[in-house]
Amino acid sequence: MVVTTLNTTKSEEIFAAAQKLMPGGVSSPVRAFKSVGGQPIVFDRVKGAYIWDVDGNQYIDYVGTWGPAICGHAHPEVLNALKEVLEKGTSFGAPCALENTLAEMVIDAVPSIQMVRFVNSGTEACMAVLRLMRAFTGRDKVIKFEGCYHGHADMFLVKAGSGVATLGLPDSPGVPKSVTSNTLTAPYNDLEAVKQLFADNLDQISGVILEPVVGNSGFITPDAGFLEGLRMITEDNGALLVFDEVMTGFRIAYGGAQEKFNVTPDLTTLGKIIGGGLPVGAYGGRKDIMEMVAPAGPMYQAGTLSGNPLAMTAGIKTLELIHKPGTYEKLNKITKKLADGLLAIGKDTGHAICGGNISAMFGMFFHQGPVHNYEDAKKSDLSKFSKFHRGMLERGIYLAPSQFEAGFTSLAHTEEDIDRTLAAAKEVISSL
Ligand code: KE4
Repeated sequence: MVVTTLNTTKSEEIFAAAQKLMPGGVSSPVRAFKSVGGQPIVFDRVKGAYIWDVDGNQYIDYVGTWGPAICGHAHPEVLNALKEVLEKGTSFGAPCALENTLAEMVIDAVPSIQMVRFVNSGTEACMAVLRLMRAFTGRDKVIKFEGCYHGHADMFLVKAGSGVATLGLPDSPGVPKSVTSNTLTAPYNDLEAVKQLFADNLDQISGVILEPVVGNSGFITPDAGFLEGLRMITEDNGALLVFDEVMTGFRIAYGGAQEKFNVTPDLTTLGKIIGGGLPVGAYGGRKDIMEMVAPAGPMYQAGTLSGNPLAMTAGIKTLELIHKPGTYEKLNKITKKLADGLLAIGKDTGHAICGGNISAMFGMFFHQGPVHNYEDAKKSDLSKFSKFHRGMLERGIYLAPSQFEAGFTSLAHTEEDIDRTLAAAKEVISSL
């Protein structure tokens, strides 16, 4: 492999100092590059499809701050809208017309959502939606899938994906068994396992929550009939179906995976894109369920910064920018070229490789394939992935620093960016 000497002097200095101040030197574990090894890159600024680090190196970015940057980083129209609204203050802690605007856009876009509540992160949205599932059904148990990640709330840290999988943490210390005893798990894409759980826990399961397209075990798509099957099983058992679309919402399609696959859940969680890079999460769904949420109903959930004008503004402008004819065709075309190109390079150089894309979300495994679930994903060649990641980084391509994450493109990525990425991949993969 031709190793380009990436100058990371300043990144090393800043990251060394960070490790004395913050656990692992980061504000979120996956950023520490633990599973791929090597020096994490300290960002200086981002714009469009690009990152510049503190040493002045430029990268084509396929993480997009983990999904929000679907219009490209620091879009001028988003920045201008924020500059304008900033003059009116940063937070009200009171009703604000901007919340109505974003709520209407979300309700118009997402098939399952008749009413929505804004919070400040995907974790908060998933915590609240689980409480709502339980409040509405009067049942305590929930089914999640191995390798799916729904934020870091205690009850979800059971065989979770993303950073938990990245760090190989089977579960997390500090989570009492009493909390996770109501969390049942099944392999993704396994309807029989779900049916069995319902049979073994009659009338005790509030519902099923899943990533309708998985991004937190790496990129795993639902088998044909899987989502439809879950819709039927939950209906047959008087349980709720919940799509965690924090990552897929407005990325797989404007109406999310539920629009793409034409399966309507009872409740949906959102985040990332609807905040345009500012802290936002949301949960929403059937009106009869959402009206249980305080103060309309008895289920309590609250948040100081929920619905704040800056986050609402960034979200509104971002959705305006992507809600245009041709957006998702463009995103799919550019992302398919990237994914197909990576697979072709892998196959042509004799590597076991599989993966693909749906719209602006993609992923690949060094694995013969197919990868149906987390167990399969764990069998991919993680050390080969680490070498691939480092080689691409040294050639100015910034991929998610974990096999158990997905990749993201944006409207700012150009054909030239994809060509440059594939040229780098050809060099790196042929040297693995
Ligand atoms: P946040 O609390 O990180 O906003 O959202 C949690 C969450 C919930 N549901 C899904 C499907 C998610 O993907 C996430 C968060 N995604 C990770 C990336 N895999 C965030 C990156 C990180 O943890 O640093």
